[in-house]
Amino acid sequence: MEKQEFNDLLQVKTEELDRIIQGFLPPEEGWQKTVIRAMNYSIRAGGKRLRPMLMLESYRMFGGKGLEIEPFLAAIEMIHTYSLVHDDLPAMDNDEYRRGQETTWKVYGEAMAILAGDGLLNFAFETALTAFDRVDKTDPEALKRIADALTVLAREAGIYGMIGGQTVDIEAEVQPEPVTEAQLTFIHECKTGALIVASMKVGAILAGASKEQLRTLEKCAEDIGMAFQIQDDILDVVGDSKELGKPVGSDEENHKQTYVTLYGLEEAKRLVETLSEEAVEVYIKSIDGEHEFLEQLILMLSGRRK
Ligand code: GRG
Repeated sequence: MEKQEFNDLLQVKTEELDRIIQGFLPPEEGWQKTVIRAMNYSIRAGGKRLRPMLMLESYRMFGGKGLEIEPFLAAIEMIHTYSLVHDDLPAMDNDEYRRGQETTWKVYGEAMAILAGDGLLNFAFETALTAFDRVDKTDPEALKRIADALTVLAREAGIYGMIGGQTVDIEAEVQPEPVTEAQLTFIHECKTGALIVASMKVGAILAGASKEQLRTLEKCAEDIGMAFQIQDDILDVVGDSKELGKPVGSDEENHKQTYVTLYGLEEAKRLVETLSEEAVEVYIKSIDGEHEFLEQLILMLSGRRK
């Protein structure tokens, strides 16, 4: 696929995902409308929609054709967005810009941003649960696939996944001794990798992938998650804040240990390339099915500038 064709397709797919996600947002009404406005503001602020895109591509790669995927596409973006809303709070990173817009707490205040994050997390599961209404309720296999997908989503977002990673990250910031490579790997695998693993596994599970296929896909998603985070560390050093929609240089300012401080910029770049190539060459290409766009997406991410 030519670069231009890929870029056009990327735009079409992003717009399609945007439409699906926005279709699941709650109406801004009732006494609690302020929190709903704050939730919707955070989602509508934009973003690459990478996690729903990985989910949909995995679903299609394994032959998924139904509509039960749609609530899960919205749910993963809600969980990801809640994590950004909370991460930007003064008690965490104290950031004022995200996705090129003022952060939720800057617009709605701290208390409402905490509630908006909580609201997004809870509403993500309310939304994902509606997948049960989109399959034949007399088909036990379809029901089990949704239950399995919900289990993966809950676990990867929780204390054994993203929340666990964020916990260790926050503790590492104030520990007196230098952060070890093992600590850093745990942080990245959980904080960033877990939601990427969840995205791809949920897509595959809903499409009916086998246990063996799920194991391959998990390894692939782990590589993508690690490459994505290392690239994030690189962009914090060499990125452009306008393009990124958020400030750069915050890791250095906060004396944060990253893959760049640990290995240097060049080695970090090499790692991103190696991981992305492994994800495509070893794992994706071993799976039967249509995955040309997914391959290009993974390779594009390793050179992303935002
Ligand atoms: C508060 C429980 C909790 C977790 C926060 C996601 C996160 C964990 C922190 C955000 C800071 C950070 C650098 C996380 C690493 C993952 C990452 C690079 C997130 C940004 O994802 P993108 O680039 O964002 O996909 P968009 O805006 O495009 O959706």
